[in-house]
Amino acid sequence: MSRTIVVGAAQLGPIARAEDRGRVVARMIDLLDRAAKRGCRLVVYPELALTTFFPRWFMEDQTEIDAFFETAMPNEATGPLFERARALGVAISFGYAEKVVENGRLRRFNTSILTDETGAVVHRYRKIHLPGHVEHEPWRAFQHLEKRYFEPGEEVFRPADALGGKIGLAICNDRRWPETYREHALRGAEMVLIGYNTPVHYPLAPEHDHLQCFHNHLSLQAGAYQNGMWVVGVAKAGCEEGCDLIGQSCIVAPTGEIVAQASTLGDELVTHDCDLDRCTEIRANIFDFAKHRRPEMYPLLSSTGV
Ligand code: CDT
Repeated sequence: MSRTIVVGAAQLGPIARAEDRGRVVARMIDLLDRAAKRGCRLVVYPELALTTFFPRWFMEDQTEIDAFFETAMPNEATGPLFERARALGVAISFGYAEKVVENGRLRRFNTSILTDETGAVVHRYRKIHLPGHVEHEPWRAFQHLEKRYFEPGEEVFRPADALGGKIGLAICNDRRWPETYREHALRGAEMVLIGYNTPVHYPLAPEHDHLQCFHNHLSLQAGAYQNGMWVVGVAKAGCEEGCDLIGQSCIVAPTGEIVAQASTLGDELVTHDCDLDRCTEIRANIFDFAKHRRPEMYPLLSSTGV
């Protein structure tokens, strides 16, 4: 039986601070409809897909901050997206700011979810690698306050059984870390879905601004090839509230080749027929972990102290 999933990488263009979730969800539904017409069974949207990338602003008023968070998923605003996905029989994945009470404790995470074709949430991941800073740093052209507004997730990278395969989730900065892909791969992941918001300007090393797009594809392609799995990277792109975000949403095959790529910085859908069995091309050969990997020779990689 074929294990090919037609996947849509649904890039979003900029979202204004004043844009309400209803308008964003309408844009997401439009991309979903187009994806369904192209035969997609899975549509992937960016990190923090429902609002502007709010960590670029220093805010102290918790009410103002919490306006960017969701307390349930689905909820009133995203209900129409879930309903349309269910009606079309298309699985979806997107990121959002999650506010939740767990064991009596109020917590906030940068979260991504995956549904199945019935609209049921089958996987949830809370971002582990939170970039940026905690305090206001006015010298920057814009802030990157993920470390202030979110707690790091506490669940390890692991794929879910979905769409006849093993599908994992990661978020933005995670894609730069080889551990993200290897942990997933060691747990059998065949495809990892990664939404991102990546500014062109990196205040700590502006001499690297021209390398942002290169580093994006370098990370996604290396992660795919070195672990023999599909990687779907999806941007929130374009000039958002004066901050330029890279695009380049793409689908990467287990060989490391980009097989579909967005060419704009706006709402754009790119699709590919992803055969999960193609992971074997790599994993039964050059990266046959059981045969060739030497974990006893990399002891520090399994140590939490480094
Ligand atoms: N959203 C996110 O994680 N963005 C970071 C920006 C660079 S670190 C300030 C990224 O890794 O793309």
